[in-house]
Amino acid sequence: MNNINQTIVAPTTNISTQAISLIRISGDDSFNIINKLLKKRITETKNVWVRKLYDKNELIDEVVLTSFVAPASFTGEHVVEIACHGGILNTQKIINLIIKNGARMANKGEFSQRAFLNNKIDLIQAEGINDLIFAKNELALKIGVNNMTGVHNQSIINLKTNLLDIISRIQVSIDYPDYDDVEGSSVEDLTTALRLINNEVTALLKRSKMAIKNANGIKTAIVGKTNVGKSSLLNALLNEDKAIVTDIHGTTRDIVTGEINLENISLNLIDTAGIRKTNDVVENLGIEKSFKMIEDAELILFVVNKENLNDSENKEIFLKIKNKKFILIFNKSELISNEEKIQLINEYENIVFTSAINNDIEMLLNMIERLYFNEEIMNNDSLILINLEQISLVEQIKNKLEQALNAIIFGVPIDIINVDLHQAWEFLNQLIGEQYEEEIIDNIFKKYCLGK
Ligand SMILES: Nc1nc2c(ncn2[C@@H]2O[C@H](COP(=O)(O)OP(=O)(O)OP(=O)(O)O)[C@@H](O)[C@H]2O)c(=O)[nH]1
Ligand SMILES: [Mg+2]
Repeated sequence: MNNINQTIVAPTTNISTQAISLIRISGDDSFNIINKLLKKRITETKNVWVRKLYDKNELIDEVVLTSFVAPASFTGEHVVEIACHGGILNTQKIINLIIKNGARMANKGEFSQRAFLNNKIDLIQAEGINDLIFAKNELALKIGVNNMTGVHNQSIINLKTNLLDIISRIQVSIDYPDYDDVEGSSVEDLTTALRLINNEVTALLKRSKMAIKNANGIKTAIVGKTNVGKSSLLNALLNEDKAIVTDIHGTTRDIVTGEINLENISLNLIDTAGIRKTNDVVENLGIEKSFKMIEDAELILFVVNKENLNDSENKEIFLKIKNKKFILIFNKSELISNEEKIQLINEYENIVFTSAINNDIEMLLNMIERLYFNEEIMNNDSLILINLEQISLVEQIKNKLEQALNAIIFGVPIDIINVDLHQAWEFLNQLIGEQYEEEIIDNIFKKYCLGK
């Protein structure tokens, strides 16, 4: 990481041909640097200014400046934001001018990193910003906004307070062993208090693990016999002619992938080669891949046609997917009568009818949303984390709490239990960013966009 005391600059919008570009400067020298480019100076106050920018005497642009005075800014430093005329050349020219006058180019995520280091936001809020920017669906967006604004962060603070309370009770019993009536330090009291914390952490972990799947995308394989309409279904779902479709059996040889974002869930779709007995070497390699995809996928879209449901290939596929989450899709459903449909619905679970050729996939989309609907995460009124590193920290907290609980139950001396609890406490601090290693923090912010 470059020197954190230097004033930095970066475009906060893409550098492209557009009406307005936004450039942000942050650091002690923000006002000095911008004033070098103005004939009419701006003062160190929070304000909005319309000014002409000059490189010495050459007029560069007319811009709107928004200034913030430390510590009342996003980064906690002096910040000047320049709304200049969009255009690749113009934006770059202004940035270069600012660099020439004393700033350096910001690293990715450095504005947020400074906000964190200056205690303007905690780590959960910082990660929330990133979640929001990269959100693929409404659910991820809602979680990002909540976490960025910190609305649920009180729950982590409460967990910390409660855990600290237990640790101090134990400490008192260790320091004053003869004093055995310290309130709340009996084994029963400690176990009860610890269980409450552990329950909350377990619930947070469960919610988060579910939500991260919905947010990042469920690995979804479209499988079935040849010619049932798998590739047509992929194309209908993606609303794009991505995979080749013909009436020749064995059209798809290799996997074709695509992503769709529904309201509360994203799917990473994989179209596979149709399964059949064949002597074609290439096709067989494709079919091997199809079976591998069945193993790897989290959700299987098993496509059949009414007339081939009980064929040997379908029986084989059924056997392979029976312990997995799957939806049985009767494609070419415009050829199925309503009576037949009712009969099939009575016979099978998780069944839907589609007609890929007519773009009729509504029933399938509804079924997917329903399968992954979870009241708790959709309502979003408690903290949810959708970032792998954060979830892994919560997992470690849970492990430590459980170790401590088991140890208490087995009568392990209380000072040993306190070691586990201390570690759980440290992980909690890491989660919110009150305790950190510089390298880890650098890594976290590196995945942010430039200018954020
Ligand atoms: N009538 C009807 N035909 C369809 C429908 N969906 C696909 N088809 C046709 O079925 C044929 C096979 O479609 P594909 O999408 O290539 O089938 P596939 O399952 O990917 O086939 P393979 O790649 O060979 O495994 C094409 O002629 C499609 O136009 C549908 O809903 N109704
Ligand atoms: Mg195909």
